Formats: sequence, structure tokens, C-alpha cells
Amino acid sequence: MNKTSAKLSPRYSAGSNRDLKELYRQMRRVRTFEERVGELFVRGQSAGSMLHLSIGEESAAVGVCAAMREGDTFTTHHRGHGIFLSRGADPNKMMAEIGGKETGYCMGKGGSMHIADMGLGHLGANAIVGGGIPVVVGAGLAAKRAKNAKVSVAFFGDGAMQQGILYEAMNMAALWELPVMFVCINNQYGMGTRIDQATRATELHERALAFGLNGVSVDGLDVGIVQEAAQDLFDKARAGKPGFLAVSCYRFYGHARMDKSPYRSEEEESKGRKKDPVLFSRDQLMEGGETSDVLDAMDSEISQEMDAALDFAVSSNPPPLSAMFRDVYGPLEPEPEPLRTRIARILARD
Ligand SMILES: Cc1ncc(C[n+]2csc(CCOP(=O)(O)OP(=O)(O)O)c2C)c(N)n1
Ligand SMILES: [Mg+2]
Repeated sequence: MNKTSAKLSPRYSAGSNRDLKELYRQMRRVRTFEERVGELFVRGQSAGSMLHLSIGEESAAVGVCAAMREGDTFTTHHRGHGIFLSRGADPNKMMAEIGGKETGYCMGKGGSMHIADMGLGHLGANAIVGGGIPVVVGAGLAAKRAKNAKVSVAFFGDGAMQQGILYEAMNMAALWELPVMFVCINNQYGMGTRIDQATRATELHERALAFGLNGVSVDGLDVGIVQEAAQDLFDKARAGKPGFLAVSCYRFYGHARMDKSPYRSEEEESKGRKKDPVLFSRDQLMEGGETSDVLDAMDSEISQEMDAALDFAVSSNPPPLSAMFRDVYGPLEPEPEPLRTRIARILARD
């Protein structure tokens, strides 16, 4: 099964503009949030040196998350801001986390690549390529045993398609009939390596079919098509047949903020950036009768929301040194041994 997008998604033509408008709004929120994250970096206010923006990939986050239900859980890769935002994250707390501030989701100690929040079902972003994938198998097993009809979703990039852990996880999920979804955001690149330089098997969903999952690849230009495909797979996953969805898109900018992508031609980039899911859905809305005034007003409200998130992060404080070990060790684990005591103990051995 390989669905590709026509010019207009049949489901989201004129009659159902209201649904599409909400998807557009969510995609615009992700885009604007990421633009502000870029500003945070340029101001030298982001924690750590690595920031991965999901500009160009908004339909994958928004379309798939629109098919999720309250209580579903998920993990993300290192490019996960848009996914968490689409699951209801507070942009203030997210921006503060990315800025390493105590008002962030993890008190600023996780940063961009290690955000987690159990309340919203976020089981953790992960900087190791493929690292978040096996977690959802465990969560799926728990959901199956609890019979609570929750699905657990792993979001990852095309780079993880070459990681063995994905195949162990898909095999186990299929064998045990777990309510699990594997979502590959295929932005065509793993750092500077294009997907066709990394594998000959570029029809990614076919690998899932081989393991006994449902598998679909869609063009991420059209968020309506992404949502429809995701909804269908989620319904089946909830009933015990895990699914795999590959959403193809184009990573508009470098791998991380300091990467100017010297390995791509300007021509390729400008062609790739024409594959813009936000503008595509805006065009769909206009064709369905929406006015540019209404959409501009929506955009400017979102700009204000994200400006406020940036201000919130910049004006928040970093966590105090005394909180260094808080939330790092569980209540049953001993406090880490103070360095001085440890050195004294080691020296006393000789
Ligand atoms: C196991 C592992 N190998 C290598 C890296 C270095 N690394 C970080 S991101 C990345 C590329 C990931 O590409 P993809 O999965 O397509 O995600 P994208 O960055 O395109 O969103 C690599 C190789 C890593 N973090 N983990
Ligand atoms: Mg990639």
C-alpha cells in the first residue's frame, strides 16, 4: 500500500474546511514555535549546542497526533518538538526546557533532546537513533495487559530504518499483537547522508509488511492524507495489529542549527522547500472558501503565543545547583556518593 497525494485531498476539499483549519493551525503553531527556537539559539540562550528543527515536517507530527487519543503514549527522536507540541505540550514549558530553565518540563535538565512528561504520555525524547523505539513495545505490552485500549507510538527518522532495534521491536510487537505504532518521518536525510545512499530498500513500509504489521507510506505534503492513513492504522493497532507509517517530507534546513548543509545543492533545497505542508494546506483552505484575512489573523495570534513562549524562557531562571540530583534518582535509589567521600574511599583502599 503506498498512498500518494493528489493536488487536493478529497476528504479536505470544500465541505470539511473546519477540520483542515484546525490541522493548519496546529502545523502553523509547530512552524512558528520552531522559528522561535531558532531565535533562542541565535541569542545563545539554548541549552547545549545541538538543536534540531522540524520545519518542513509539520504534517507528520500534526497528522499522526490528530489520530491519537487521550492516554496514548509516545516516544520521539531528537527532532521531536513538533510532536510534543501536537500532543498538547505547553509552548512556554517546552521553550523553557530547551533553554535549560527551571520552569521547563524537566526543570531544564533534559533540554531539547530529552524532554519527557508522563502526564501527557510523553515517555521521552531520545538522542540515540532508534533509542525510543523499544520503549513503546514495553508500553504496548502494559496497555495490552491492562486492557485499556491505549496505543503507544514511536516517532523516529529515516536514519533509524537502518537500526537493528527497529526490527526486533516490530517483530515482537507483531508476534505479541501489541497496540503499537511505528512512525517514520522520512525527511530524506540522516545528517548529511541521503536516504538512497543509505539503503537500496527505499519503500520503507515494505519492511514492516515483512514482519506482519500493517504498513503504509504517504506523501507528507497533504496533512489530511497523513491523518487519514494514521487513523486507519491506529484503529487496527488498537485492536491488536501493530502498524507502521512512513511520512515523506523534506528537511528544510541543516541537520542541526550549525549545519549549513554543504552536501545539498541550492537547487535541490529550493525544490525541496516547495514541498511545504503548511502552505499546501493554506491553499486548500483558500480553495475551500476560507479568506486570507481569517488565516492571517490566526497566524498572528500564533506568533504572539510563541513570542510569549520565547520571552518566558529567556526570563526564567536556570535550576539551582541544589536541584542537580532531583528527579535523577528514584526514591529507592541511594543518593550518589559525594565525590570527596568517594575519592577518600578509593584512596583508603591502598
Ligand atoms: C546510534 C546512533 N548513531 C549515530 C548517531 C548520530 N546521529 C545523530 S542524529 C543522526 C541522523 C539521524 O537521522 P534520522 O534518523 O533520519 O533523523 P533526522 O535527523 O533526519 O530527523 C545521527 C547519525 C546517534 N545519535 N545515535
Ligand atoms: Mg532523516
